[in-house]
Amino acid sequence: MSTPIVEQSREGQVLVLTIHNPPVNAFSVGVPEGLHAGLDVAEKDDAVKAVVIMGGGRTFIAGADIKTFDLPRAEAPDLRGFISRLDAFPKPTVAAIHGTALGGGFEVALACNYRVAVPDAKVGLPEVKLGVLPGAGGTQRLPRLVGAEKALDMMLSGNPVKAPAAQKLGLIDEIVDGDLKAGAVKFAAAHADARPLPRVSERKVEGASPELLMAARQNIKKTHRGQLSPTYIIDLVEIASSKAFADGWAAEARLFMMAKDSPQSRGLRHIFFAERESGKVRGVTKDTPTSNIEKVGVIGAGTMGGGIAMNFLNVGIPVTIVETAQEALDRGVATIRKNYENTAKKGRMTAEDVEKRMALLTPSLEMQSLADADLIIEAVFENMDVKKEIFTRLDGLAKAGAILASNTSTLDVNEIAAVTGRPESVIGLHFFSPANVMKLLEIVRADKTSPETLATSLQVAKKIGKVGVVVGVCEGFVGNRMVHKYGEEARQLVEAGAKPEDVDAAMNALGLPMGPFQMTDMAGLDIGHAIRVHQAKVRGLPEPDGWLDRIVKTGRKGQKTGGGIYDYGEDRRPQPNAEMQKIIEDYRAEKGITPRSLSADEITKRLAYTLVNEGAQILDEGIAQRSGDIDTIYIYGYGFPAYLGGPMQYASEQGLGNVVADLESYGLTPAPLLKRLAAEGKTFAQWDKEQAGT
Ligand code: 3H9
Repeated sequence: MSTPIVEQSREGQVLVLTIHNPPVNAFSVGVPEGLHAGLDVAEKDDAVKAVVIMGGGRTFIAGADIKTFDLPRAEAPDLRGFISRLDAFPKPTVAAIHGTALGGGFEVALACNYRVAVPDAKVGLPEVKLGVLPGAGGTQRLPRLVGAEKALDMMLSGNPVKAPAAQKLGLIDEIVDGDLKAGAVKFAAAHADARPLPRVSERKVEGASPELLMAARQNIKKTHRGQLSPTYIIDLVEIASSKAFADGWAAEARLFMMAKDSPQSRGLRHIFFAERESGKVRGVTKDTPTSNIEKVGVIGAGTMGGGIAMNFLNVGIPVTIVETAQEALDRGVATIRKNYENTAKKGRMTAEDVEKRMALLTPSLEMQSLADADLIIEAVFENMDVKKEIFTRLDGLAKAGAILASNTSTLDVNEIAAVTGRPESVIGLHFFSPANVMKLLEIVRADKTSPETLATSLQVAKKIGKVGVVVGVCEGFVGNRMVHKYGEEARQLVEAGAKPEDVDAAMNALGLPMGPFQMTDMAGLDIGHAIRVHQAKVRGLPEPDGWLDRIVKTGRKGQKTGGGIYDYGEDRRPQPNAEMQKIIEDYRAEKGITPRSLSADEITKRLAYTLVNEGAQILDEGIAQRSGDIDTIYIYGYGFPAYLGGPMQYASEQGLGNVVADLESYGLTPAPLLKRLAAEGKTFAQWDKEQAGT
C-alpha cells in the first residue's frame, strides 16, 4: 500500500501527522484534506492529548504550492481554512521542523502552539520574492511574535533564519538534537496539559512606531523599486499593530489576492520555474553520466580569468592559472588576492578564509601544468586564431576525458572544437563580468558536444552557485546576440532624434537599472566599437562610422576614461555632455536626417520588443530551448527586472498581437515565430509547453 499524503502515527498520547508530498512537501491539493483528517481523529479521540505536524523526506512544508496559484479558488488547496482551524484547535499542537519551513509552511508552524526544530533547519517568509505576501496569517502572526522591526526585515528581505537564531527571536521553542520525531513527541507530551494554550494570534505587536513604518516605506523605494507586494506587507504590519487579529487576517486575504493576480507576481513566479527548468536539457537525462571536477585549469589571468578562477576557489576546488608572462600572472594573482581581502574588510570573510582560498591557487607559466586538470577554461581575448592555437595545444596535453571549455562570448565554438581530436569534450562556458559575482553561465553546446560534457557542465554551474543555461552556437549566443540588436536599435533611436539620456530614462522607467547608453559607458565604448569593426570586416562592409563610433574616436571610452557618451562627476551619475550632443547633431545633419521627437512609450517598446523579436528568432532556430531560458539569461546576465519575468514573459503580458502591431507600426519586421504565436493568440510560455510536449 502506498504511503498516504498525510500519514498518521500514534506515539503514546501524541498523534504525529507526517506530510509526504515530495520533493518539498508543498501545500498541494490533498495536504489540507489529510491534515484535517488527522485533526478530526485528534479531536474525537480522548486518548490523544497533543498533535505533532512534521514533514517526511528532506523538509518540512516549503510553502503553498505555487503551481496552484492560477487555479480557481474552489479548486485550490485551502491553506487559510486549515490554519484557522489549527489556531483554534483545543489540544496542543507542535510543528517539528527540519529542512526549510517557508511561506505557507512556516505559517502552519506559526499557527501551532509550539515549534521545535533541528539545528540546521531554516524558517522564513520568502513570498516577497514571488511578488506576493504571506497570505495565511504570516503578516499578522510574525510581528506578534518577533516585533514589527524584525518581522518587516524578514518579510521584506524574504531571507530565512537558521534555527538557533530563530530560537533567540522566539520563533522556535526548542532545538532538538538527534531524532526530530522522538524529540517533538517528548516535547508535545510534556506540554500536553498546558493551559491556556499559547496562541500567537492573541499576542500584541511590539515596536510598530510611525517612524519605523515610514523608514520601511522609504527604504523599499530603493530595495524594491516599482514593486507592489512590499508596500502591502508594510500596510499589513501597520494593521497588525493597530487592529484586531480578525481585521488583519481579512485585509491580508484581500491584498494577497491583489498581489497574486498582478503581472509582477506572474513574472516572478515565471522566473522561479524558468530558472529550475533551465537545468532540464534536451538530450541530457538523470542517467547521463557525469565526471568529477576536482582540479580546474584557467588560461588567462586577466579580469575574466581571475574572476572565473575565484568561483572554483570559493567552493574548495584547486585551480591552476596559466599566463604567458610573469608580470601578467603576478598581476592576475594579486587582483584575486585583493578581491578576497576587500571582501574580508567588509566582514564577509575571515583572513583565514582568504589564505585558504589563495592556497588552492597555483600560478604557472607552463600550459603543461594543466595536464591533470579535469576542466580547463580558456579565458584569453577574443581572437579565433589565438583560441585555435590554444585548443590545439590543449588537445595534445589534457588528460583523456577532461572538459575543454572556452569563455568566448561571440566566437564559433564548433570552429574551436574542430581543431581538437575530441570535439565531444569541447564546450563554451560563457561567464559574465564580474565573473565571480554574476549568477549567469551560458553553457554553449557545440554540434559535437557530448551529453556527458553538457551534464557535467550543468553540475559545475550548480556547484559554483551559477544558473547554467544551455544555448546553441551562433554569433553572440543568446544574451549578446540580443543585446547587440538592442544596442543597434538604441543608436537608431538617437539617430532619429532621441537624446541618449531620454533613451536611458525610458528604460530606467521600465525598471532596468541601466539603459543602453549607461551600459555602454560602463562596459567601455571601445568594446562595442571593436565588435562592430569585426562584424563589418567579416561581412565585407566598410568600417562603421555611426555617431557612437565617432564618439569613441574622440578618445572618450566611457567611465574608465572619465567619460564617454556622458560625463561623470564625483557622484558617478551620468551627465549629458554638450560636445557629444554636437557630434550627434552633426552626424544627423551630414546624413540629412531631420530629428523628430520620440515618446518614452515608443522608445521603451522599440527597445524591449527588439529584444523579444530577436529572442523569438533564436527560439525558432533552436539556439535556446525555451523562452524561459531567454528570460533567465536576461534577468541574471543583463539586469532585466525579475518582476517583469524577463523580456519574453513581458511581451506575453503585453499580448503578442500588440507586440507585432507595435513592431510593424515602427517599420520593424516581426520574426516569423512571433507572428505565428500572435496569430494563434498564444504566449511564449504556451509555446514552451507545446515544445516540451506537456
Ligand atoms: C506561499 O506560501 C503563499 C502563502 O503565504 C499564502 C497562500 C494562501 N510550490 O528549488 P528546488 C519545486 S508562496 C511548488 O530545485 P532546492 C521546484 O519547482 C510559497 N513547487 O530544490 C522543483 O521542481 P522540479 C513560499 C515547488 O532543494 C522542486 O520543487 N515558499 C515549490 O534547491 C525542487 O525545488 C517559497 O517561496 C513550491 N512552493 O530548494 C519556497 N518549491 O524538480 C520556494 C519548490 O520539477 N522554494 N518547488 O524542478 C524554494 O525556495 C526551494 O525550492 C527550496 C528547496 C528551498 C524549498
